[in-house]
Amino acid sequence: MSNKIYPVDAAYAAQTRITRAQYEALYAESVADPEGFWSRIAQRLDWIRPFTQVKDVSFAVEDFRIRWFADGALNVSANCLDRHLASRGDKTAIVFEGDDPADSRRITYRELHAEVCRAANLLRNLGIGKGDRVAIYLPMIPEAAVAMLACARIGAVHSVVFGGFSPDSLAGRIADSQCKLVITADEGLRGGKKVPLKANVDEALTRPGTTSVETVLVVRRTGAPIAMQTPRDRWWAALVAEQAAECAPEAVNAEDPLFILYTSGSTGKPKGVLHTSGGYLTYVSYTHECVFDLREDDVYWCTADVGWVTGHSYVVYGPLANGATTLMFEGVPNWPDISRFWQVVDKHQVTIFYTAPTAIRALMREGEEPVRRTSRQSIRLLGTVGEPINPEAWEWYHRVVGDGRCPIVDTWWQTETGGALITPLPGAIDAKPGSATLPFFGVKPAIVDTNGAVQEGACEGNLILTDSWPGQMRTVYGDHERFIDTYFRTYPGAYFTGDGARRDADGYYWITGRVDDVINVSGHRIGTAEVESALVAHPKVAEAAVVGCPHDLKGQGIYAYVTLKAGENGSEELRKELVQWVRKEIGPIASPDYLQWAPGLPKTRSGKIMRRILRKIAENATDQLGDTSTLADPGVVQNLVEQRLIRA
Ligand code: 6R9
Repeated sequence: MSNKIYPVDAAYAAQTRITRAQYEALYAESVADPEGFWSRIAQRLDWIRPFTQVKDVSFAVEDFRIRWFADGALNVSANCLDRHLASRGDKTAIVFEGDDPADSRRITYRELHAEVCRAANLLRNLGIGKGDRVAIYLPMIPEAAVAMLACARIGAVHSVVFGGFSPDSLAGRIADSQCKLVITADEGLRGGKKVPLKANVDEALTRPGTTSVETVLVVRRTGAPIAMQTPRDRWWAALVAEQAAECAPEAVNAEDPLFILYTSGSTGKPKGVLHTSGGYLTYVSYTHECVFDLREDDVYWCTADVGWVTGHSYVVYGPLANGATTLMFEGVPNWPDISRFWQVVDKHQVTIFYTAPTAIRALMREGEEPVRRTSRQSIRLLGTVGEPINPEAWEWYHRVVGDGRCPIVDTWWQTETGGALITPLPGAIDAKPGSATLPFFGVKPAIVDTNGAVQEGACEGNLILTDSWPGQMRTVYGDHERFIDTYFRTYPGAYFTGDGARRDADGYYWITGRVDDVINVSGHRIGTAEVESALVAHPKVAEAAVVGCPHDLKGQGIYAYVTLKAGENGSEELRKELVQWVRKEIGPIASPDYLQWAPGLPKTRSGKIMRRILRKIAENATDQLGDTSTLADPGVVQNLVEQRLIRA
C-alpha cells in the first residue's frame, strides 16, 4: 500500500463543479435524504410521465424489492438523442476510430438520431416489440451504439455479447433470454486480424435452445464473403436505409428492463444481469458528469468494448445522455504500433481518457518513449476501471501519460452496480495511488468480517453496500431467487459485492480483489466454474479445479489443475489441446495460463475441493498451505507442490 497522497491540483480545484466541501455536503444529504436527493438528480432526464415515487427498497430477503422512480415513464433513447437536437444537433456524438488508422468518421447528434430512428423502425417492422430480447454481437463500430439505442427506443431489451466470445457462449446467452433477433457483422477487425462473427452466429444457432431467433441482421464491416441463409439472414444497411428517419419513442416505465448483460459468477453459468431504465440512466449520466467533471467541449474516450458494462454505461449511455462527444475505438492499444492510444488522443484531441490497469501495465512494459513521442496535451483527466491498479502503474500513468498534470479517477464498480460507486471526484478528493478513495453520492459501503459484523474505522474485510442506489441491478434474468441468493443472503440486509477491501484511517477504500470464485483476468470476469466445466467436457478429463494466480500483465491469470481419466497421459501436446479447447468453448479470454496435471485434488472428507490450498500452490506460497489435516488424502498436496508451475 502506497501512502503517497496526490492532493487535488489548486488550479483544478479553482474551476471544479464539486469541491471537497460540496462533496461532503452533498454526500451527507444523499445518505440522510436519498429520496430528496435522487428526486432532484433525476430531473436531469426528460420524463414522459413524471414520477411521484422515488425509492422503494428493501434488502430483506423475505420482503425484497428494489424500485426507483417506479411510477415514472421515459424513453432512454430520447434522453440520449432527441433532447439534444435543439442545442447540440450539429455536435459530434460519436467519433469513430477504426482499427485501420485511415478509417475514422464523426457522427453528429442529428445524424445519430436519424440512424437510430431508422433502425428502430426496422426492428418494429421485423416484429420486435416492447420487452422482446435482441442479441447484439458486434465489433466496436457505431452500429453497436445504434443497435442498442434502437432497442431502447422501442422498449426492446438488448443483450450485448462481447465479440470475443465463442459460438457456444453466444448460444448459451441467446438461449437463456430467448432472443428473437441477432444483430451481428460479417467479420470483426481488431489489430489487423479478422474475427468471424457471422460464422460464429451461424454455429451458435445450430445449438439447442436457440430456435427463438427469427432474424439475423448483418452489418457489412469487412466485405468478406459470408453465407446468408434466407429468409433468416438480412443485410442491415439495405433495410435500415429504407426506413423513415423519424420514430416516435415508446413510453417505457422506469422499472422496465433496458438491457441484460451476462457476467460470470462464482457458480454455474454466467448470469443475466438485468438493468432497468429510469434509475440506470439517472445514475450513469450523473456519475459520468461528476466523476469526469464533464464539460461541453470535452472529447471523451473510454477504451472499453460495448460487450462489457463499462462500454454500456460509459461509452454509450452516460456520455450520450449528457450530450457529450464519445469516442468508439475498434482496435487495440498496440496496433499498428505501441503508440496507438496516444496517436488517437492527438488525432481527435481527446480531453478525458478512461482505460483499464491491464492496458496501462502492458504499455508501461514498452517504456516511456512510445508515449513521449506523442503530444497528449489535450488530455486533462485520466481514469481507470476494471481491477485494482498497482501503485507503480498508477504513478506511471500519472507521470508519463498525464505528464504529471492530470488527475486520475480510479473508479470501483461492477456489472451489477450499473455505474461507479467508489471513486474520486477530480476537483474534490485527493488521490492515493491504488485506492478508489471515497463513496459516490448515495452509496453506503461497509466492511464486514467473515461473521458479518460491521467493522469501524481502519479495517479490512468483505465489502458490502448497506443501501440501494438507482443504478443497481434489479434481478438475474429469469432467476430472481438466484439474484437474492447470490447477493443478499450472505450478509442479511446488505448487498454483498464479492470483493474484499481495506479502509484506512482517512476513510479511503482499497479494493483487494474478489473473495469469491471469480477471477479477474485483464479486467474481465471469469468464473472458475465455467472454466472447470469447459475442461471436464473434454473426453480425456476426469476432473478439474481452476483458481486465480498472480500475473504481471493481466492482474490475475488462470491456473488449472487437471486430473485425466485413467489410462490418459499428461503430455505437452494434450496440455496445448486443452488450452485450445477452453479457448474454443468459452473464448480466448478464458484460456488457462497454467495447466498442471493433478493425479488427485485436495478434498475434504465430504468431497469438497479445498481451493484455498490450490490458490496457495498457484501463488507459489507453499509455506502458507495452512491446515491440511482435514483432507481426505493429505498426500495429494505434496505431489501438487512438487509439480507446481510457478516458482519465482
Ligand atoms: C466495471 C467492471 C467487477 C469487478 C469488481 C472488482 C473489479 C472493477 C475496480 C475493481 C479495484 C477498481 N474492479 N473496478 N477493483 N479497483 N477500480 O469492471 O465490472 O466486469 O463486473 O467487474 O472488477 O473486483 O468486483 P465487472
